Amino acid sequence: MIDLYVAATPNGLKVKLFLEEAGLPYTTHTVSLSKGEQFQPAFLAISPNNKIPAIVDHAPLGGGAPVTMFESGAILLYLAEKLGRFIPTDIHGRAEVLQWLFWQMAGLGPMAGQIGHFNVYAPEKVPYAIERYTRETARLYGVLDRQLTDRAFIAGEFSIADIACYPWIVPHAAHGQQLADFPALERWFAAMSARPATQRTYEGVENAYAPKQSLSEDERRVLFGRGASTAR
Ligand SMILES: N[C@@H](CCC(=O)N[C@@H](CS)C(=O)NCC(=O)O)C(=O)O
Repeated sequence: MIDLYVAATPNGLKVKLFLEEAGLPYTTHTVSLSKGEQFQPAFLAISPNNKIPAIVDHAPLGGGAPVTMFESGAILLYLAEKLGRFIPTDIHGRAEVLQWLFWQMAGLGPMAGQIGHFNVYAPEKVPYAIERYTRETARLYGVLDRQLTDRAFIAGEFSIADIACYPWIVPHAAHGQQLADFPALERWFAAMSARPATQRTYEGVENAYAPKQSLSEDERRVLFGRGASTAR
């Protein structure tokens, strides 16, 4: 059994999507980020970076103590290796998946996260930031579009690269992007959206990037106002 610590955000939904695709039993622990539950000591013991997602795997391969993990990319890789699914075993196929998984973690996620922040959450309009991150996100969408031109899935076969990227394309409107500008990406997005596991994952999930005019000052401080003191 796996404990999943999650909120309805792209990084959180990645792991839920994996678990739904794999049909692994899991218990959901919703972490309210705006209430600051990610800073509670019990959660920090699992996720010292005070971010979701995190998991506790009570039945690691080979037995032994439960494995706790944070960082969505590491979690996807850990689970894929544990199950022997969604990552090829041959050197070339594995390398292909790993590079796109890391591309999502280091590029698409952080850049799209920034434009999501400046478009939806920032209390004031910052034209330079909006322009910079819209353009960089468009470039990344274009990279993915080119990759998908001649294949159904990002690394050929369906893999954790697709699972990692999909939740970051869901909020494309908040990223200032139109999928019609990226035909191969749009085709892949439609195919991914139609998968039963995707539909189960997103059932009842509110768009994390829906405009939140009602964010209170306290919530804003909890979400965006923490500095080094949280790590001590
Ligand atoms: N690189 C991390 C990023 C995780 C992350 O940014 N989580 C956000 C939600 S998507 C979070 O928990 N934010 C709460 C906070 O920063 O206090 C991962 O992929 O797991």
